[in-house]
Amino acid sequence: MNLAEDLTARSKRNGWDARPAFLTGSRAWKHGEVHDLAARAATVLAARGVRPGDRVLLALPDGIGWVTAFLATARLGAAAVLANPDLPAADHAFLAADSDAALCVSRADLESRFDPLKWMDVDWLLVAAAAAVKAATHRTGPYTPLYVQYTSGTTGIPKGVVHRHRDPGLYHDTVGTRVLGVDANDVTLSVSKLYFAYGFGNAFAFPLYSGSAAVLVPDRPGPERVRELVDRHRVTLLYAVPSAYASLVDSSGFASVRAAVSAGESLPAAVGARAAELIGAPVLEQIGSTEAGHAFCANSVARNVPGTVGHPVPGFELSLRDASGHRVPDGAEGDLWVRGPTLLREYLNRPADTAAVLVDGWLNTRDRACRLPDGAYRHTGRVDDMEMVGGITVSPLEVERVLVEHPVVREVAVAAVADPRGATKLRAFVVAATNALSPAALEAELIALARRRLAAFKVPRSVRTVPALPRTPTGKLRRFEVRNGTW
Ligand code: 3SK
Repeated sequence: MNLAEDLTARSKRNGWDARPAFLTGSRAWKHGEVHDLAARAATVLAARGVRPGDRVLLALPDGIGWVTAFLATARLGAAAVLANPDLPAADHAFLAADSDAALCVSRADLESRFDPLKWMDVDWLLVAAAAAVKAATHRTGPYTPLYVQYTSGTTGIPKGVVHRHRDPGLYHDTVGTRVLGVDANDVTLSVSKLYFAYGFGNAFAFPLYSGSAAVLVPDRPGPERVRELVDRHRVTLLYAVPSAYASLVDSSGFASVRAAVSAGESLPAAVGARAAELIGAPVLEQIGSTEAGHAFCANSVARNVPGTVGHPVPGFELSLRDASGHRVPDGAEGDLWVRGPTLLREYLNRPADTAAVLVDGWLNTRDRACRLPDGAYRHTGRVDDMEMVGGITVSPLEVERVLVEHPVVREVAVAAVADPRGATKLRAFVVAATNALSPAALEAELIALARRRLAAFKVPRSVRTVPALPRTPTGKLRRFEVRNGTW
C-alpha cells in the first residue's frame, strides 16, 4: 500500500473525484484535482532529491500547499515532518536537525531560517507541479513511516512520534466512521491545525477517506470567524478545543452543525452544556494523543455522556494503574494506559524515551482518569499537573470544574503558588466573561462556591482576574507558566 495511491484509487472508485475536498479562501479543490496535483508535485520533490525513506519538513499553514506537499511526500515513500509554521527559527532548526530533513518546505517569508540547499517555497512547488508529469508511486508497506509529529511538550525536549501508512485509514475507520459517522455529505471545520494530531485526523484523514470536504484556513480562527466560516460553508462537523467553546458568545450561524467535538484538554461540563445550547448540537468530548495518532476514548453521536471522555474507541483497550503499574480497583482513579492499532512504535531516534512510555505494547499516557459504572471514563488531570498544597496532592482540574460553573467565569486555571513566607497556597486565575462583578466581588463569590463544593484543602485562597491564560498553539494550558506567573 501507499497512502497517496490508495486515496487516489479510493476517490476514483467511489466517484468522489468531482466532489469538493478542501475549501480554501480562494476556491474549492476537488478530490480528483488534489490527488492529481499531488502526484505531479511528487515529481518536483523528486527532482529536488527527495528519495524513499527521506524526511521532508513541512512548516506550512493549513491550505492546499500543505495537503499537496504531504501527499507528494507520501507518494515518494518519504515521511513528512509536521511543524507548526509559527514556531521561532530556533525551533524549526531543531526540528530540521532532529529529523535529519532532506528538504524543508515553507512559505517564502521563512526562507532565511533554512539551509538554502534544502529548502523549497511552497508556492513554487504548486506552480511547478502544475506543469510537471505525474510521479510513479513508490511501493510502501502498511508500516512504512508516513509522517512524524512532534509532541507539543509543554516542557522538555520535543520528541518525534512516527506514524505509518496504515494509520490515517484506521483513524477514519474507528473515530471517523464508528464514533462520528463521517460521510461524504459532511463539511468539516477544525480549529486545530493540520500539524497537530487532532487537526490531522479531523481535517485531512476523515475528509479524504470519506469523500467529504474540509474548510482550511491558514490562521487560527477566533469565535466570530468560526461562526462566519460555519455559516458560509454550511459546516456539519465542528472540531475545537475547550477554550474555543468557552469563548463562543453568539448562537446564530450554527444551524448546519450536526455535532461538535472537543479535545486537547478537559472540557468542563458547564462549558460543554453552554456551548451545546449555543450551537444547537451535542458537544462530544474525546481524548487522544500524538502517540496514539488520534482519539482513543470518545463520546459518540449515539452515546454521549457529558462530563466524561466517553467510551474506548473501537480497537482500543484502556487500563487504569497505580504508580507501580498494577490495575486499580473499579471506580478508583489511576494512571491511564492505552493499547490499540495506531499507537506509535517509536519516537524518532529515541529508544530510551520510547521504552519509558511503551511497555508490552501499552502506552502510559500520563493522564489520570477513573471509570464510571456505565463504562465511560472521566479525565481527572495529567500526572504532571498535580499540585502539592500543605503536603497534600490536589487535582487543579477538579477545582477548575467547580469554579467554571460560575456564570461570570469564562476560563479558569488553578495553581499552587508560594506566599511571601514560602508556603504554597492554591490560587485561581480567572478570565471573566463579563465585568458584571468587580475582581474583589468575584473572588469572594468563587471562594464561597469552592467552600460549598470542595474539601477545605482544595479551596483556593486567592483569585486573580486576568485578561487571558497562557496556552500552547494547540490550545493546551501551559500550567508551568501559570504556576510561575510568567506570562
Ligand atoms: O489531545 C487530545 O486529547 C487529542 C484528541 C483527539 C485526537 C488527538 C489528540 C491529540
